[in-house]
This record gives sequence, C-alpha cells and structure tokens, in this order.
Amino acid sequence: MPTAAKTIEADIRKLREEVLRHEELYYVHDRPEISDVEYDALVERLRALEEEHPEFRTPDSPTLRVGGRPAEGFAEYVHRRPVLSLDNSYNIEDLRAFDERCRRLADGRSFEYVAELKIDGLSLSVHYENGVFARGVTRGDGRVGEDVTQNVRTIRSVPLRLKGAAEGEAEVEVRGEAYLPRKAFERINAEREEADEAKFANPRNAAAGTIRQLDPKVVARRRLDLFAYDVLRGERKPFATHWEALEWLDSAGFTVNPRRAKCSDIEEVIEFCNEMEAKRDGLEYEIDGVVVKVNSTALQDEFGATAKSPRWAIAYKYPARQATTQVESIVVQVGRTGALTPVANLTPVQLAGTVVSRATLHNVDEIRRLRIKIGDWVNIEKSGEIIPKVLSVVKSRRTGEEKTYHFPKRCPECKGLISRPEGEVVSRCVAADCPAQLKARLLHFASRRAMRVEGLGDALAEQFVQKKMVRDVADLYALKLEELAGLERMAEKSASNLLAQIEASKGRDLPQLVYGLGIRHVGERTAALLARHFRSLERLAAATVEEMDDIHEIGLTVAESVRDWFDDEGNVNLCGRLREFGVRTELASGASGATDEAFAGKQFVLTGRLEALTRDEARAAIEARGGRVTSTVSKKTDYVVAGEEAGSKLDKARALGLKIIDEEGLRALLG
Ligand code: 0OX
Repeated sequence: MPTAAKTIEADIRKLREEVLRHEELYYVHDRPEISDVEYDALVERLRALEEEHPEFRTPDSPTLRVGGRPAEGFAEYVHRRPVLSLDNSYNIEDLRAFDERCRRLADGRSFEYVAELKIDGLSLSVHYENGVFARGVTRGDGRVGEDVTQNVRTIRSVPLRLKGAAEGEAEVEVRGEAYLPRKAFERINAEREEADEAKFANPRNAAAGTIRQLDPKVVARRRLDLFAYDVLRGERKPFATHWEALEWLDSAGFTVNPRRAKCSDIEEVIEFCNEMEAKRDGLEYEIDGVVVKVNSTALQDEFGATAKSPRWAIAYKYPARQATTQVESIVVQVGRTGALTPVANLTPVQLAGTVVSRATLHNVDEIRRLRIKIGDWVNIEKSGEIIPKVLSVVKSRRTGEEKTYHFPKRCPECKGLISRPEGEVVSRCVAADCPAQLKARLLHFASRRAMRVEGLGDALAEQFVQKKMVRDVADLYALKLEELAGLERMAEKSASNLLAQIEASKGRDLPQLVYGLGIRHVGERTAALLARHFRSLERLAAATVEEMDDIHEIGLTVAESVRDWFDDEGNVNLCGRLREFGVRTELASGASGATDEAFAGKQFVLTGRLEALTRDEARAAIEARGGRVTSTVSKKTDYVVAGEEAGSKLDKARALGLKIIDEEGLRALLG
C-alpha cells in the first residue's frame, strides 16, 4: 500500500476508535467527555473520510449505525415497524426547502402542518395488548431496541390501561419521547454529588442512563416522564390526520405536549419555531427544536420515507448550546449592585454560532458545588441571551496540574468589605464608593436598551471613574467639551459626538430611563410595566409597595426593591438632578392613554400574510405596547390579526367568536 493510503487508513482507524470510545462513555457509562456538537463533528469527519475511501470502512464503523448501541443486560426486541429518525434542519431556509419539497409532492393539493416541540430525551415505543400495557422498548438502532418494560412501567405518564374506546383494541403501539424534567434532573445530580457519584451532564443523558438502569426501583425514584407523539395499530396509521392521533392519545390517558400548533403554511410554522425558541428557557423540560409534520396521514403515506427518515417530517433544530473547553483563569466581576460574580476565562470555543471565551460560575456556592479548579476541562452551556454557564467538570481529564481556586475575601476592585446576607447566595461589595460598581452602573445606563449613549464604552467609563469626572449617572450630563477632549485617545470631534449622544439620550422614553437606573430586580420588561403604569418618574418614586404589587406581573420582591431604591436619599437626589439636566421623566409613548389600554396584557395571534409590516415588526410593535403575541388561537386570545390567505387559525377564531381584525385594523390600533 502506498504511504499516503496507509496514513489515511490509520487516520480512519484512529477516528473510528475515538468515536466508539465517546459512544461508550455516553451510552454505557453516561459520562460524556465531549459535547454533542463535538461528537457530531467527529462522526461527520469519519463519514467524509470513509466516503472518499470506502475501501477503509469496516463493518463495525459507527457511521453505519443510526442510533445508540444496546447495552448489555436487556433483551433485544425487533421493532415491527422501524422507528425512523428525523431529518434535521438548522435554519429557516432549510425549512422553506422542506416546505417546497412537500408542496411539490402534494402537487397542488392543499395541506396543513403540525408543529410540535422536539423534546430532548429518548424515543420509546410502548405496546398495548387488549388495552393493557404489555411492553416498553427503546429505539436502539431503529430496527432493534432493548426491552425495558419494567422500567417503562414506572413512568407515571404511561397509562397501564388505555382509557375510553381504545380499551378494546387488540394491538396498539404508542411512540413518544421519555425525558427528565429539569427539576428531577437537578435533584438527581444533587443526590449523586452527595453520594460522590459522577453527575450527568444534562437531562437527556440522565434520562438515557435511567432507562438503562437494571433496577426498576431506581428508575421509579428518578421520575421519568413521557410525551406521546404517535400511534400505530398493526400496520396502519389509524387516523386521517396527525392532529387527531394526538387528540386520541390525550383521550387514551397519555400526556401530549400542549405546546403544539396546526399551521396552514410554513410561515406559521416558522413563527411557532421562533415563539418557542424565545420560551425555551422557561419550559420545565429541555427541547432542542421543533418537529414539523404533514398533518394528513394519507399524504404522509404517499410521501413515504427514505431509508432513515420520513419525507413528511423534519426537525428544526435550535443552535446547539453545549461545548467542552478548558478553564484558563477565574476572575471576579463586580456588578452595578455590588454583586460579585466569579467568571471562568476559557480557551475560546465555538458555541451556538458564536465564539465563547467566558462562562459564569454564578457564586461561591456554585464554585464549591462544581469543585472547579484552574486548568479543568468543563462542559459549558449557553441558553438564550444569557452569558454561558459552566455545567460540570470533566474530572476524568484531570492531570494533577490543576490549581485550586480561592474566592477573594475582599472586593477585588476596591478592597472593600464583602457581605453575604443570610439566606442569599450572592456576595456583595458593600462599599458605597466602589469604582467598579459605578463603572458598571454607567455602562448599564448608557447601554443600547437603556439610555443608548453610543460611544460610551468600557474604556471611557473606566476613565470617567478613575479621573473622578463622574460620580453618578447624572454627572454624565454635566460633562464639558474641554474635559472630554483632554482624555486619552479622544479627538475633539469624538468629544463633541459623545456630547451630542449624551444630549440626545435626555429624550429617551421613561421605560428606558427606569431600566437604566439599574434598580435591583428591574429588568427591561418590569421597567416598561412600571413606566406605563405610573407614567412619570415622580409618581413611580412616590408609589407604595402595595400599589406596585397590585400591578399584574409585578411581585413583592420587585415592589420592595423599587421602594428601597427610591427611599435612598442619594437616589432621590440623583433623580432630581436628572430632571434638572432636562432628562425626560414623563412617559412619551401612548401619552393619550388609549393606545396602551388596547394592548396591555392582551394576547394577539398573527395569521396569514401581512403586507406593510413583517411579522417580526408587527410582533415588536405589539410587544412594545405591552401586548403578547402567541401562535395558538384559544379562548384566551384577545385579537386575531388575519392577513392574506389566513387559514385554519382564522376558522378557529371565527368558531370561538373572537375579535378578528385585518392588517389595517392592527395599524389603526397601533396608531
Ligand atoms: C420529539 C419527537 C420525536 C414520528 C415520525 C418521525 C419522527 N423528540 O419530541 N419524533 C417525533 O416524530 C417521529 N416527534 C417528536 N415530537
């Protein structure tokens, strides 16, 4: 064999062994060392090499297998109908391409989609004989799974006897996704930690590990759950539509995820995907995307399947949010309220479409819980807009060279005292004049979603504080051109630009000002609620805890925090100076009062094609006025905005007697 070919063969062998090792760590030991994304990348690399050099592909190559390997200890079970997997799509264009393919296959016939959450768990097939639970089988490689009947029996959302008309059926197979709710996952990991056992990296691994437990008593304690998504009877799909199948499953006693939508076109599907992505972190369980299915089972049969996956369904995957990397150092950041947050500086790694080089460690307790050391390999996760967090330490990769980390005893910036009130997890620097706190307050006040002072970045804020040019956010409005022009790297032009920006910020609306003040527990949405309710800074400053607590969506913690802030003499003074400098302290938007009334707390559903506005613009405009946009029409919906070619949602709205407006109507409402 020529040398080059030998090297390629060796590369393929090494890669194959590497993939197999990670599979064993994941499936057999439930102790992954790399993230799913990295694992996928390894398999892809192997697949590409094998495709170029098929002569080096061996029969045991992991690329020939679709799913996980059966663990020892369970009997094999051959699925009567193969358990197909889903084609993945990672962006909207892929979804549109899927839609085009479906429409081509439908050849002019109209059809609907069903969009449902893609639960990040493991697929199970549950069998019933004469209405009685008979067997539970894992997906395995899609053809052969493992018989895990005793374990499935412990899942409370799997009925042991089918309800209603289903009772009399000779044979029924239900498919669904078993998962561990986040709460159960956290509890299990806490217990494992106490018992000095390796923790699970995420709920999916924990669920997969649990279903393979040989002792059903352990499984029962773990509280697995199941969302059912498919029903088969013998060889047939027993319903005309997937939606009906879901309703049947519900009536037969299964849990069907209520967050689902019947969509008349791909735009509605996309909207569901976006809406659920925004809600993702608030769900009680983890999802990794949305599954889109053609509703009609006749069309499903017609479209058929490839060797691996049906042509009538696709998974729209959200960006992967976990990765593994190394801790280079740990630093403590001081926030605008003095909160001390330990942050790990990481070897940069690609995650959810961006390069990540820092992850939060939250607080001292978290550092203790993780037992993290400098030099450790860690699993990190990014969720939503929040900065990534460290999930766990990969202890098996320790070399002994790692260094223990000690949380500082004093504020790392001003050397001031640190306090941690009883019952709280956060340590705070309590120095009133801590420069790091002031800098963080300035940056927050000037940030895009607050008073938007463009050009006021980290370096400038640092100088303002160091040179004592600014002692609170109101001082920004007293800055003079000569002072600014004297700063490092500040030409006269930039100085006057900055002054113009500062001047312009005086006109920002009240929600931005309230948010910019940096009151503890007052995020953007809370600030908007408070501003819209009280309509001026003066009235907000005078509000009682009870008045605030009475506002829908505002709780006692927020109300008390706001009251405390305005009770502070320094803050009263600050507000007075802001007003004197000419900063707007009255609500500008919707000043007539009528506009916001129409939106506050109201639920909107957008359906069909809008002409003048994009859906995102319509959504943003509604949300800016305090309304909410959801994708499902229900009794709770206040307005259905029907664009061109609105489909089943409009029908449902009519059936429920809801208020229906067209795009013109929405524009009128928006003023
Ligand atoms: C899930 C999920 C998985 C049926 C036809 C192809 C895939 N993880 O939540 N699979 C399916 O559907 C099967 N639906 C789901 N919701």
